[in-house]
Amino acid sequence: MQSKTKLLTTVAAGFLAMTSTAALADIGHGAAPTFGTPGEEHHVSRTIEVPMGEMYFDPATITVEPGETIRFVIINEGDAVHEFNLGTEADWVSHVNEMDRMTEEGMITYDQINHAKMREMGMMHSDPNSALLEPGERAAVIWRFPDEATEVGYACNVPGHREAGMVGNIVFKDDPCPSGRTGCGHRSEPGRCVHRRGSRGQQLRLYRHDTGICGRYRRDGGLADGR
Ligand SMILES: [Cu+2]
Repeated sequence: MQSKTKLLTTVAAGFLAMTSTAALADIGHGAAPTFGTPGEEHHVSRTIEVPMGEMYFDPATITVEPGETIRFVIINEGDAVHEFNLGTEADWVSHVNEMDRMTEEGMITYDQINHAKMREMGMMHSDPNSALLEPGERAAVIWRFPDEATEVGYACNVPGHREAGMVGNIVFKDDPCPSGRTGCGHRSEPGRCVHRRGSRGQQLRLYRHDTGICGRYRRDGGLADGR
């Protein structure tokens, strides 16, 4: 009897740990997100409507002021379930297995979200940086961007959607990284921004603030090509 009680306690503790880990997983796996913090209503300076559908966000690029708090009103005008998820490419890549599992377990179907099942599995997806919506639904995401430009964008993590191009880009106003021109905005480390092309995220071009040159750099730091 005693061992059974202990076992149940252990299982319950394990379940609780799993639940809280899953909740944090969406914004940086337990660490504070690098791309800002949940915003407060009274700090909102702008409201931006972001309709989404198969397989787009409109607009696909949004320019923000450093430190700005924005209310995004996400509207699913498509036929399928879609998600607006603020984050970095690394966040989205690490999220793939969880999302695959959600579709496999029937928590998400093509056009429906099974909230009861998500609760049951401890995968609620009610994080402040994202909105997972059925067709016709809308929701607000209020987010405060950091004081310094950083890599951040928005993507739909429903399996296959990001890969099909359902991704948007946040550009910081007056950012010396010329990301806005290329529609990229991904940074790897301070003073550098990495330009990527295609869904595989391969690194093609770098802008270096020290040289002011955008191009392909060799391992030894020399410029392979660019201007
Ligand atoms: Cu989608």
